[in-house]
Amino acid sequence: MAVALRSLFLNEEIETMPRDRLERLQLERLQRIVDYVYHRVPHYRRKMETAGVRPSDIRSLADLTRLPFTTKADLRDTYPFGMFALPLNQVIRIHASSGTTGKPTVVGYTRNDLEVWAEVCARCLALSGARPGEMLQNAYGYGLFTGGLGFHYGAEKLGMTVVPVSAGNTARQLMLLRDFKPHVMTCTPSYALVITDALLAEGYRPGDLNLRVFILGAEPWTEGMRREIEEKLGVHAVNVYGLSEVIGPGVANECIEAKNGSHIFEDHFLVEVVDPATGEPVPPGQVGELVFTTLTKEALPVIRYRTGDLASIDPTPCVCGRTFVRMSRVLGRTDDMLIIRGVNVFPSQVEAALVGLPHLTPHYQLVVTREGRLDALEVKVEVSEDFFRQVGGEFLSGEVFEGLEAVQGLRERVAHTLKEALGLQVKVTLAPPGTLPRSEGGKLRRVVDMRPKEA
Ligand code: DLL
Repeated sequence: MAVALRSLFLNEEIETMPRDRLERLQLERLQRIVDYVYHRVPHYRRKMETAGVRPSDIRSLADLTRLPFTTKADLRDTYPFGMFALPLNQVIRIHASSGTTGKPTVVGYTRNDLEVWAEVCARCLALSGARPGEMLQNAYGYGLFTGGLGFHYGAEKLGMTVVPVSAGNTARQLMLLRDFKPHVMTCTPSYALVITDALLAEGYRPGDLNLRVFILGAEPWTEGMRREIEEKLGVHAVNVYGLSEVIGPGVANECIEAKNGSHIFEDHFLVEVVDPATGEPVPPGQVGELVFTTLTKEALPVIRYRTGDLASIDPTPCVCGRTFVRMSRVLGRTDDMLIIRGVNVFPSQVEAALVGLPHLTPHYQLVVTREGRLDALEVKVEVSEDFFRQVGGEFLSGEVFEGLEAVQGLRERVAHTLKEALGLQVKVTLAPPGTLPRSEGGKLRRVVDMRPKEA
Protein backbone atom coordinates (compact mmCIF):
# COMPACT_ATOMS: atom_id res chain seq x y z
CA MET A 1 0.00 0.00 0.00
CA ALA A 2 1.24 3.43 -0.89
CA VAL A 3 1.33 6.05 1.86
CA ALA A 4 -1.54 8.55 1.74
CA LEU A 5 -0.54 11.82 0.09
CA ARG A 6 -2.23 15.16 -0.35
CA SER A 7 -1.79 17.54 -3.21
CA LEU A 8 -0.26 20.92 -2.62
CA PHE A 9 -1.71 24.22 -3.84
CA LEU A 10 0.78 26.28 -5.76
CA ASN A 11 -1.58 29.20 -6.13
CA GLU A 12 -4.62 28.46 -4.00
CA GLU A 13 -6.53 31.56 -5.02
CA ILE A 14 -6.42 30.62 -8.72
CA GLU A 15 -6.83 26.90 -8.23
CA THR A 16 -9.95 27.24 -6.10
CA MET A 17 -11.43 30.35 -7.74
CA PRO A 18 -15.24 30.37 -7.87
CA ARG A 19 -16.38 29.54 -11.41
CA ASP A 20 -17.95 32.93 -12.11
CA ARG A 21 -14.71 34.73 -11.29
CA LEU A 22 -12.67 32.20 -13.25
CA GLU A 23 -14.91 32.69 -16.27
CA ARG A 24 -14.55 36.47 -16.04
CA LEU A 25 -10.78 36.04 -16.02
CA GLN A 26 -11.01 33.67 -19.00
CA LEU A 27 -13.15 36.11 -20.99
CA GLU A 28 -10.75 38.98 -20.36
CA ARG A 29 -7.81 36.86 -21.46
CA LEU A 30 -9.69 35.45 -24.45
CA GLN A 31 -10.56 38.92 -25.73
CA ARG A 32 -6.95 39.97 -25.36
CA ILE A 33 -5.50 36.91 -27.13
CA VAL A 34 -7.96 37.04 -30.04
CA ASP A 35 -7.10 40.69 -30.62
CA TYR A 36 -3.39 39.83 -30.30
CA VAL A 37 -3.40 37.07 -32.94
CA TYR A 38 -5.65 39.10 -35.25
CA HIS A 39 -3.07 41.84 -35.36
CA ARG A 40 0.06 39.71 -35.33
CA VAL A 41 -0.55 36.47 -37.21
CA PRO A 42 -1.69 36.98 -40.83
CA HIS A 43 -2.86 33.37 -41.00
CA TYR A 44 -5.32 33.93 -38.13
CA ARG A 45 -6.45 37.24 -39.53
CA ARG A 46 -7.23 35.70 -42.91
CA LYS A 47 -9.15 32.85 -41.34
CA MET A 48 -11.16 35.23 -39.16
CA GLU A 49 -11.91 37.48 -42.10
CA THR A 50 -13.13 34.50 -44.10
CA ALA A 51 -15.35 33.50 -41.17
CA GLY A 52 -16.61 37.10 -40.94
CA VAL A 53 -15.61 37.57 -37.31
CA ARG A 54 -13.67 40.41 -35.73
CA PRO A 55 -12.00 40.52 -32.29
CA SER A 56 -14.70 42.93 -31.08
CA ASP A 57 -17.33 40.24 -31.75
CA ILE A 58 -16.05 38.22 -28.79
CA ARG A 59 -18.30 39.56 -26.01
CA SER A 60 -18.83 36.38 -24.01
CA LEU A 61 -17.17 32.99 -23.64
CA ALA A 62 -19.98 31.55 -25.77
CA ASP A 63 -18.79 33.73 -28.67
CA LEU A 64 -15.70 31.53 -28.81
CA THR A 65 -17.60 29.20 -31.13
CA ARG A 66 -17.75 31.97 -33.74
CA LEU A 67 -14.00 31.64 -34.23
CA PRO A 68 -12.60 29.17 -36.78
CA PHE A 69 -10.83 26.02 -35.58
CA THR A 70 -7.06 25.59 -35.86
CA THR A 71 -5.59 22.21 -36.83
CA LYS A 72 -2.21 20.57 -37.34
CA ALA A 73 -2.69 21.41 -41.04
CA ASP A 74 -2.50 25.14 -40.22
CA LEU A 75 0.86 24.57 -38.55
CA ARG A 76 2.03 22.40 -41.44
CA ASP A 77 1.01 24.97 -44.05
CA THR A 78 2.92 27.70 -42.25
CA TYR A 79 5.95 25.51 -41.35
CA PRO A 80 8.19 26.21 -39.58
CA PHE A 81 7.47 29.55 -37.90
CA GLY A 82 4.54 31.06 -39.83
CA MET A 83 2.07 30.90 -36.93
CA PHE A 84 4.44 32.60 -34.49
CA ALA A 85 3.04 35.87 -33.20
CA LEU A 86 6.44 37.40 -32.48
CA PRO A 87 9.73 37.72 -34.34
CA LEU A 88 12.24 34.94 -33.65
CA ASN A 89 14.49 37.21 -31.62
CA GLN A 90 11.83 37.18 -28.91
CA VAL A 91 11.39 33.43 -29.07
CA ILE A 92 13.92 31.86 -26.75
CA ARG A 93 13.05 28.18 -27.12
CA ILE A 94 11.81 25.87 -29.87
CA HIS A 95 10.36 22.39 -29.46
CA ALA A 96 8.77 20.07 -32.02
CA SER A 97 6.65 16.96 -32.31
CA SER A 98 5.77 14.68 -35.19
CA GLY A 99 3.58 16.12 -37.90
CA THR A 100 1.40 14.21 -40.31
CA THR A 101 4.05 14.40 -43.04
CA GLY A 102 7.82 14.21 -42.88
CA LYS A 103 8.00 17.65 -41.26
CA PRO A 104 7.56 18.14 -37.54
CA THR A 105 5.11 20.49 -35.86
CA VAL A 106 7.20 23.36 -34.53
CA VAL A 107 6.35 25.33 -31.39
CA GLY A 108 8.03 28.33 -29.76
CA TYR A 109 8.21 30.02 -26.36
CA THR A 110 9.02 33.50 -25.14
CA ARG A 111 10.62 34.02 -21.75
CA ASN A 112 7.19 34.58 -20.30
CA ASP A 113 5.84 31.42 -21.99
CA LEU A 114 8.61 29.42 -20.33
CA GLU A 115 7.64 31.00 -17.02
CA VAL A 116 3.99 29.95 -17.49
CA TRP A 117 5.07 26.49 -18.60
CA ALA A 118 7.26 26.04 -15.53
CA GLU A 119 4.31 27.18 -13.39
CA VAL A 120 1.84 24.67 -14.86
CA CYS A 121 4.39 21.84 -14.70
CA ALA A 122 5.09 22.77 -11.07
CA ARG A 123 1.35 22.51 -10.51
CA CYS A 124 1.38 19.02 -12.07
CA LEU A 125 4.03 17.95 -9.58
CA ALA A 126 2.20 19.61 -6.68
CA LEU A 127 -1.13 18.02 -7.65
CA SER A 128 0.65 14.67 -7.75
CA GLY A 129 1.79 15.03 -4.14
CA ALA A 130 5.37 16.23 -4.75
CA ARG A 131 6.87 18.74 -2.32
CA PRO A 132 9.62 21.37 -2.44
CA GLY A 133 12.85 19.80 -1.19
CA GLU A 134 12.04 16.41 -2.63
CA MET A 135 13.91 14.81 -5.52
CA LEU A 136 12.57 14.11 -9.02
CA GLN A 137 14.04 11.53 -11.36
CA ASN A 138 12.93 12.92 -14.69
CA ALA A 139 12.90 10.12 -17.26
CA TYR A 140 10.97 11.91 -19.97
CA GLY A 141 13.14 12.46 -23.03
CA TYR A 142 15.16 15.68 -23.17
CA GLY A 143 15.40 17.35 -26.56
CA LEU A 144 12.86 18.53 -29.09
CA PHE A 145 10.21 16.52 -27.20
CA THR A 146 8.56 18.71 -24.58
CA GLY A 147 8.41 16.10 -21.79
CA GLY A 148 11.94 16.32 -20.39
CA LEU A 149 12.53 20.08 -20.32
CA GLY A 150 8.90 20.80 -19.38
CA PHE A 151 9.10 18.83 -16.16
CA HIS A 152 12.68 19.91 -15.57
CA TYR A 153 11.78 23.57 -15.19
CA GLY A 154 8.54 22.74 -13.41
CA ALA A 155 10.44 20.81 -10.76
CA GLU A 156 13.00 23.56 -10.31
CA LYS A 157 10.18 26.06 -9.97
CA LEU A 158 8.55 23.97 -7.25
CA GLY A 159 11.91 23.79 -5.47
CA MET A 160 12.69 20.15 -6.10
CA THR A 161 16.10 18.60 -6.81
CA VAL A 162 16.02 17.43 -10.42
CA VAL A 163 17.90 14.40 -11.73
CA PRO A 164 17.75 14.99 -15.52
CA VAL A 165 18.39 11.40 -16.53
CA SER A 166 16.14 11.51 -19.64
CA ALA A 167 14.49 8.39 -21.09
CA GLY A 168 16.01 4.93 -21.47
CA ASN A 169 19.00 3.04 -20.03
CA THR A 170 17.03 1.04 -17.49
CA ALA A 171 20.07 -0.20 -15.58
CA ARG A 172 21.12 3.39 -14.94
CA GLN A 173 17.57 4.40 -13.96
CA LEU A 174 17.57 1.63 -11.35
CA MET A 175 20.98 2.57 -10.04
CA LEU A 176 19.84 6.18 -9.55
CA LEU A 177 16.59 5.09 -7.90
CA ARG A 178 18.63 3.04 -5.41
CA ASP A 179 21.52 5.42 -4.85
CA PHE A 180 19.91 8.88 -5.02
CA LYS A 181 16.57 7.79 -3.57
CA PRO A 182 14.29 10.21 -5.46
CA HIS A 183 10.71 10.62 -4.23
CA VAL A 184 9.07 11.17 -7.60
CA MET A 185 9.65 9.78 -11.07
CA THR A 186 8.28 11.15 -14.35
CA CYS A 187 8.20 8.98 -17.49
CA THR A 188 5.83 7.38 -19.99
CA PRO A 189 3.47 4.75 -18.56
CA SER A 190 4.93 2.01 -20.77
CA TYR A 191 8.37 2.83 -19.41
CA ALA A 192 7.05 2.79 -15.85
CA LEU A 193 6.02 -0.82 -16.46
CA VAL A 194 9.54 -1.64 -17.65
CA ILE A 195 10.97 -0.04 -14.51
CA THR A 196 8.45 -1.95 -12.39
CA ASP A 197 9.47 -5.30 -13.89
CA ALA A 198 13.15 -4.53 -13.63
CA LEU A 199 12.81 -3.57 -9.97
CA LEU A 200 10.86 -6.73 -9.18
CA ALA A 201 13.42 -8.85 -11.03
CA GLU A 202 16.01 -7.43 -8.63
CA GLY A 203 13.96 -8.54 -5.64
CA TYR A 204 12.51 -5.09 -4.89
CA ARG A 205 10.17 -4.75 -1.93
CA PRO A 206 8.02 -1.71 -1.16
CA GLY A 207 10.01 0.44 1.21
CA ASP A 208 13.39 -0.32 -0.40
CA LEU A 209 13.36 3.03 -2.17
CA ASN A 210 12.00 6.48 -1.38
CA LEU A 211 9.87 6.47 -4.50
CA ARG A 212 6.28 7.46 -3.75
CA VAL A 213 4.82 8.80 -6.99
CA PHE A 214 5.02 8.20 -10.72
CA ILE A 215 3.66 10.95 -12.97
CA LEU A 216 2.79 9.32 -16.26
CA GLY A 217 1.63 10.64 -19.60
CA ALA A 218 2.50 11.42 -23.24
CA GLU A 219 0.69 8.26 -24.37
CA PRO A 220 -2.58 6.49 -23.53
CA TRP A 221 -2.64 4.19 -20.54
CA THR A 222 -5.25 2.41 -18.48
CA GLU A 223 -6.59 1.85 -14.98
CA GLY A 224 -5.19 -1.70 -15.26
CA MET A 225 -1.69 -0.30 -15.73
CA ARG A 226 -2.21 2.07 -12.81
CA ARG A 227 -3.25 -0.83 -10.57
CA GLU A 228 -0.28 -2.91 -11.61
CA ILE A 229 2.31 -0.21 -10.96
CA GLU A 230 0.71 0.90 -7.70
CA GLU A 231 0.26 -2.57 -6.26
CA LYS A 232 3.61 -4.00 -7.28
CA LEU A 233 5.67 -1.03 -6.17
CA GLY A 234 3.52 0.40 -3.37
CA VAL A 235 3.52 3.84 -5.01
CA HIS A 236 0.98 6.23 -6.52
CA ALA A 237 0.65 6.58 -10.28
CA VAL A 238 -1.05 9.75 -11.55
CA ASN A 239 -1.92 10.92 -15.02
CA VAL A 240 -0.52 14.01 -16.74
CA TYR A 241 -1.80 15.28 -20.07
CA GLY A 242 -0.46 17.78 -22.53
CA LEU A 243 0.51 18.45 -26.12
CA SER A 244 3.23 20.51 -27.74
CA GLU A 245 0.87 22.78 -29.67
CA VAL A 246 -0.81 23.93 -26.45
CA ILE A 247 2.35 24.07 -24.29
CA GLY A 248 3.69 20.51 -23.71
CA PRO A 249 3.11 18.62 -20.46
CA GLY A 250 1.18 20.77 -17.99
CA VAL A 251 -2.20 21.18 -19.66
CA ALA A 252 -3.92 18.94 -17.13
CA ASN A 253 -3.01 16.65 -14.23
CA GLU A 254 -4.85 14.44 -11.77
CA CYS A 255 -4.91 15.38 -8.12
CA ILE A 256 -3.59 12.61 -5.96
CA GLU A 257 -6.63 12.75 -3.64
CA ALA A 258 -9.11 11.70 -6.31
CA LYS A 259 -7.04 10.25 -9.18
CA ASN A 260 -10.24 10.56 -11.10
CA GLY A 261 -9.73 12.77 -14.11
CA SER A 262 -7.11 15.44 -14.79
CA HIS A 263 -7.75 19.04 -13.72
CA ILE A 264 -7.31 21.31 -16.73
CA PHE A 265 -5.42 24.50 -15.86
CA GLU A 266 -8.23 26.66 -17.11
CA ASP A 267 -6.70 29.99 -16.21
CA HIS A 268 -4.28 29.32 -19.10
CA PHE A 269 -6.13 26.85 -21.32
CA LEU A 270 -9.75 27.21 -22.35
CA VAL A 271 -11.25 23.83 -23.16
CA GLU A 272 -14.13 22.78 -25.41
CA VAL A 273 -15.36 19.31 -26.31
CA VAL A 274 -16.80 19.00 -29.81
CA ASP A 275 -18.33 16.35 -32.00
CA PRO A 276 -15.39 15.41 -34.25
CA ALA A 277 -17.66 15.08 -37.28
CA THR A 278 -19.67 18.29 -36.99
CA GLY A 279 -17.52 20.50 -34.77
CA GLU A 280 -20.60 21.22 -32.63
CA PRO A 281 -20.16 21.30 -28.84
CA VAL A 282 -21.12 18.18 -26.89
CA PRO A 283 -22.48 18.35 -23.33
CA PRO A 284 -20.32 17.61 -20.23
CA GLY A 285 -19.86 13.90 -19.65
CA GLN A 286 -20.12 13.03 -23.31
CA VAL A 287 -17.04 11.96 -25.25
CA GLY A 288 -15.86 14.25 -28.02
CA GLU A 289 -12.70 15.87 -29.37
CA LEU A 290 -10.79 18.15 -27.01
CA VAL A 291 -10.24 21.65 -28.37
CA PHE A 292 -7.97 24.15 -26.60
CA THR A 293 -7.46 27.90 -26.78
CA THR A 294 -4.35 29.20 -25.06
CA LEU A 295 -5.20 32.29 -23.01
CA THR A 296 -1.74 33.53 -22.07
CA LYS A 297 0.82 32.27 -24.57
CA GLU A 298 2.85 34.86 -26.48
CA ALA A 299 5.05 33.14 -29.08
CA LEU A 300 2.54 30.63 -30.41
CA PRO A 301 -0.97 31.19 -29.12
CA VAL A 302 -3.48 28.71 -30.52
CA ILE A 303 -7.14 29.48 -31.02
CA ARG A 304 -9.59 26.56 -30.88
CA TYR A 305 -6.86 24.00 -31.57
CA ARG A 306 -8.28 20.58 -32.44
CA THR A 307 -6.21 18.04 -30.56
CA GLY A 308 -7.56 14.87 -32.19
CA ASP A 309 -7.83 13.47 -28.64
CA LEU A 310 -11.17 11.97 -27.62
CA ALA A 311 -12.20 12.50 -24.00
CA SER A 312 -15.01 13.89 -21.85
CA ILE A 313 -15.17 16.67 -19.27
CA ASP A 314 -16.46 16.47 -15.70
CA PRO A 315 -17.37 19.88 -14.23
CA THR A 316 -18.55 18.54 -10.84
CA PRO A 317 -16.67 19.64 -7.69
CA CYS A 318 -13.60 17.62 -6.70
CA VAL A 319 -12.56 16.46 -3.22
CA CYS A 320 -9.27 18.34 -3.56
CA GLY A 321 -11.11 21.68 -3.61
CA ARG A 322 -9.94 22.77 -7.06
CA THR A 323 -12.59 24.33 -9.24
CA PHE A 324 -10.86 23.44 -12.54
CA VAL A 325 -12.88 20.92 -14.58
CA ARG A 326 -11.49 17.43 -15.00
CA MET A 327 -10.91 15.59 -18.26
CA SER A 328 -11.23 11.83 -18.56
CA ARG A 329 -8.42 9.69 -19.83
CA VAL A 330 -7.81 10.04 -23.56
CA LEU A 331 -10.02 7.31 -24.97
CA GLY A 332 -8.88 7.42 -28.59
CA ARG A 333 -7.85 9.62 -31.48
CA THR A 334 -9.82 11.11 -34.34
CA ASP A 335 -6.93 10.53 -36.74
CA ASP A 336 -4.56 7.66 -37.38
CA MET A 337 -1.78 8.87 -35.08
CA LEU A 338 -0.05 6.07 -33.22
CA ILE A 339 1.95 6.65 -30.08
CA ILE A 340 4.83 4.25 -29.73
CA ARG A 341 6.99 4.58 -26.64
CA GLY A 342 5.81 8.16 -26.31
CA VAL A 343 6.75 9.01 -29.91
CA ASN A 344 3.90 10.18 -32.13
CA VAL A 345 3.86 8.35 -35.45
CA PHE A 346 1.57 8.98 -38.42
CA PRO A 347 1.37 6.31 -41.14
CA SER A 348 1.68 9.14 -43.65
CA GLN A 349 5.18 9.92 -42.28
CA VAL A 350 6.24 6.36 -43.05
CA GLU A 351 4.83 6.70 -46.54
CA ALA A 352 6.63 10.00 -47.12
CA ALA A 353 9.93 8.46 -46.01
CA LEU A 354 9.55 5.35 -48.17
CA VAL A 355 8.69 7.24 -51.35
CA GLY A 356 12.25 8.50 -51.80
CA LEU A 357 13.86 5.03 -51.64
CA PRO A 358 14.68 2.83 -54.66
CA HIS A 359 13.43 -0.75 -55.19
CA LEU A 360 10.28 -0.30 -53.09
CA THR A 361 6.59 -0.19 -54.01
CA PRO A 362 3.96 2.01 -52.33
CA HIS A 363 2.50 -1.08 -50.65
CA TYR A 364 3.32 -1.03 -46.98
CA GLN A 365 1.85 -2.02 -43.66
CA LEU A 366 2.55 -1.01 -40.07
CA VAL A 367 2.36 -3.66 -37.40
CA VAL A 368 2.38 -2.52 -33.79
CA THR A 369 3.13 -5.14 -31.17
CA ARG A 370 4.05 -5.21 -27.53
CA GLU A 371 7.34 -6.90 -26.80
CA GLY A 372 7.46 -7.46 -23.09
CA ARG A 373 6.44 -4.07 -21.77
CA LEU A 374 7.34 -1.87 -24.67
CA ASP A 375 5.53 -1.19 -27.91
CA ALA A 376 7.39 -2.06 -31.09
CA LEU A 377 6.78 -0.96 -34.65
CA GLU A 378 7.38 -3.18 -37.64
CA VAL A 379 7.15 -1.70 -41.12
CA LYS A 380 6.50 -4.20 -43.89
CA VAL A 381 7.05 -2.96 -47.40
CA GLU A 382 6.94 -4.72 -50.75
CA VAL A 383 9.98 -4.62 -53.01
CA SER A 384 9.58 -3.88 -56.71
CA GLU A 385 9.15 -6.66 -59.30
CA ASP A 386 12.46 -5.66 -60.87
CA PHE A 387 14.39 -5.89 -57.66
CA PHE A 388 12.72 -9.19 -56.80
CA ARG A 389 13.66 -10.68 -60.18
CA GLN A 390 17.18 -9.22 -60.07
CA VAL A 391 17.96 -11.10 -56.87
CA GLY A 392 16.18 -14.24 -58.09
CA GLY A 393 13.54 -13.93 -55.38
CA GLU A 394 11.00 -15.99 -57.28
CA PHE A 395 13.20 -19.10 -56.94
CA LEU A 396 13.89 -18.68 -53.24
CA SER A 397 12.11 -19.50 -50.01
CA GLY A 398 11.14 -16.53 -47.83
CA GLU A 399 14.04 -17.01 -45.45
CA VAL A 400 16.68 -17.32 -48.15
CA PHE A 401 15.24 -14.24 -49.85
CA GLU A 402 15.47 -12.27 -46.65
CA GLY A 403 19.04 -13.45 -46.06
CA LEU A 404 20.38 -12.24 -49.41
CA GLU A 405 23.03 -9.57 -49.12
CA ALA A 406 21.22 -7.20 -51.46
CA VAL A 407 18.02 -7.62 -49.45
CA GLN A 408 19.79 -7.03 -46.16
CA GLY A 409 21.44 -3.93 -47.55
CA LEU A 410 18.12 -2.52 -48.69
CA ARG A 411 16.51 -3.40 -45.37
CA GLU A 412 19.21 -1.55 -43.44
CA ARG A 413 18.79 1.46 -45.65
CA VAL A 414 15.03 1.49 -45.09
CA ALA A 415 15.48 1.06 -41.33
CA HIS A 416 17.98 3.92 -41.24
CA THR A 417 15.69 6.22 -43.25
CA LEU A 418 12.73 5.42 -41.01
CA LYS A 419 14.77 5.96 -37.87
CA GLU A 420 15.79 9.39 -39.16
CA ALA A 421 12.24 10.26 -40.18
CA LEU A 422 10.38 8.99 -37.11
CA GLY A 423 12.99 9.23 -34.39
CA LEU A 424 12.21 5.64 -33.53
CA GLN A 425 13.94 2.30 -34.02
CA VAL A 426 11.80 0.28 -36.42
CA LYS A 427 11.90 -3.36 -37.49
CA VAL A 428 11.77 -3.57 -41.29
CA THR A 429 10.50 -6.55 -43.26
CA LEU A 430 10.86 -6.57 -47.04
CA ALA A 431 8.04 -8.51 -48.63
CA PRO A 432 7.88 -10.06 -52.11
CA PRO A 433 5.68 -8.17 -54.61
CA GLY A 434 1.95 -8.72 -54.29
CA THR A 435 1.98 -10.16 -50.77
CA LEU A 436 0.68 -7.29 -48.62
CA PRO A 437 -3.05 -6.57 -48.36
CA ARG A 438 -4.62 -4.36 -51.04
CA SER A 439 -7.64 -2.20 -50.62
CA GLU A 440 -10.82 -3.99 -51.50
CA GLY A 441 -12.74 -0.85 -52.23
CA GLY A 442 -13.18 0.25 -48.65
CA LYS A 443 -10.59 1.72 -46.32
CA LEU A 444 -7.30 -0.12 -46.46
CA ARG A 445 -6.11 -1.08 -43.02
CA ARG A 446 -2.51 0.02 -43.19
CA VAL A 447 -2.07 -0.32 -39.47
CA VAL A 448 -2.39 -3.60 -37.63
CA ASP A 449 -2.38 -2.83 -33.94
CA MET A 450 -1.75 -6.06 -32.05
CA ARG A 451 -1.25 -4.43 -28.66
CA PRO A 452 -3.51 -6.03 -26.10
CA LYS A 453 -6.61 -3.95 -25.38
CA GLU A 454 -7.65 -3.57 -21.79
CA ALA A 455 -10.96 -5.19 -20.94
O1 DLL B 1 3.31 14.16 -25.27
C1 DLL B 1 3.48 16.21 -23.99
C2 DLL B 1 3.62 15.43 -22.74
C3 DLL B 1 4.87 15.11 -22.26
C4 DLL B 1 2.50 15.07 -22.01
C5 DLL B 1 5.00 14.41 -21.07
C6 DLL B 1 2.61 14.39 -20.82
C7 DLL B 1 3.86 14.07 -20.36
P1 DLL B 1 3.22 15.63 -27.87
O2 DLL B 1 4.46 14.88 -28.17
O3 DLL B 1 2.90 16.82 -28.68
O4 DLL B 1 3.25 16.16 -26.40
O5 DLL B 1 2.03 14.60 -27.95
C8 DLL B 1 0.73 15.00 -27.59
O6 DLL B 1 0.16 12.79 -26.78
O7 DLL B 1 -2.33 14.89 -28.22
C9 DLL B 1 -2.19 12.87 -26.84
O8 DLL B 1 -2.63 12.17 -27.99
C10 DLL B 1 -0.99 12.16 -26.26
N1 DLL B 1 -0.97 12.26 -24.79
C11 DLL B 1 -0.31 13.14 -24.01
N2 DLL B 1 -0.57 12.89 -22.70
C12 DLL B 1 -1.42 11.83 -22.66
C13 DLL B 1 -2.08 11.11 -21.62
C14 DLL B 1 3.36 15.37 -25.26
N3 DLL B 1 -1.88 11.38 -20.32
C15 DLL B 1 -0.23 13.84 -27.68
N4 DLL B 1 -2.91 10.10 -21.98
C16 DLL B 1 -1.61 14.22 -27.22
C17 DLL B 1 -3.12 9.79 -23.28
C18 DLL B 1 -1.69 11.44 -24.00
N5 DLL B 1 -2.53 10.44 -24.30
